[in-house]
Amino acid sequence: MIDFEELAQAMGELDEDAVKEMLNEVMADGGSQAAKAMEACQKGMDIVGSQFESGEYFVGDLIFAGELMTDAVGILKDALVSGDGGSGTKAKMILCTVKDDLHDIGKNIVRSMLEAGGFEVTDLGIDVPPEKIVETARENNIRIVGLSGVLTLAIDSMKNTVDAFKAAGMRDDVKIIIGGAPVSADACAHVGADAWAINPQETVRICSDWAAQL
Ligand code: B12
Repeated sequence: MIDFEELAQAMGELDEDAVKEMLNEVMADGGSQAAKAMEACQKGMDIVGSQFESGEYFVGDLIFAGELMTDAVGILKDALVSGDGGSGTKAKMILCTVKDDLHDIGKNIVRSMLEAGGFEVTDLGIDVPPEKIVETARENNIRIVGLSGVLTLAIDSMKNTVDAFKAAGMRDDVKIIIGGAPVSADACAHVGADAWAINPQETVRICSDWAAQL
């Protein structure tokens, strides 16, 4: 059994070999600790963020951290997504990172989990303007929308997206869930979204409840 605190530290220190060795050990043990390992990796990303803020790390380190996190998800993916799959298509949904935000690692994890949970996900990518999201929902008759963002300013973009659905007269036709590091109950109320979540398991649960009511 690996020490998750040690894993978080190794991720924070961008010690690629140690991180991969521990994650491979988790998988060799059957993967039952994959969700905990994922949490530890995210904790490590918070350490990376703090080091960046204090000037110890630079943008190059953020890029490397992003690559390491993507590799980490690649190693853990099979164990992370195995829980809820095979249940057939539940619903179509849109997922994207909102305007002015280029972070997509968290979004991609959420996408994998939703697909494993039976959703047909239209991934619009990063830096997606509200109009494109509204248009895509209208053209494809999509009733569930997931908005991701990790920058503080993403909250404004999320609100603009909800407002764009209102302006198009479509707000009551869609359920909107928001997620990402700056998201909270207060942010959800401010944005006017229907729900928020910080982990993919909770996201799949909420969207599945909505899909059952459509
Ligand atoms: C890696 C990284 C980058 C990489 C991103 C690579 C990529 N392809 O995504 C690169 C180098 C490109 C980058 C760029 C920048 N970054 Co950056 N970055 C990070 C870092 C270290 C990790 C982010 C991450 O991937 N976390 C791991 C994932 C798994 O977590 P997550 O995104 O939160 O996702 C989870 C949940 O939130 C949830 N979730 C995610 N999406 C969704 C969606 C839905 C619908 C739901 C329900 C749930 C959900 O599920 C996920 C899995 O559990 C963070 C620090 C941190 N602590 O987050 C800084 C951080 C986000 N970056 C920051 C900054 C400042 C920048 C730059 C401005 C730097 C610069 N000077 O250029 C640019 C901004 C570019 C832009 N316009 O977006 C700041 C943001 C400050 C702020 N409060 O706004 C942070 C917090 C670092 C810091 N502490 O200063 N960054």
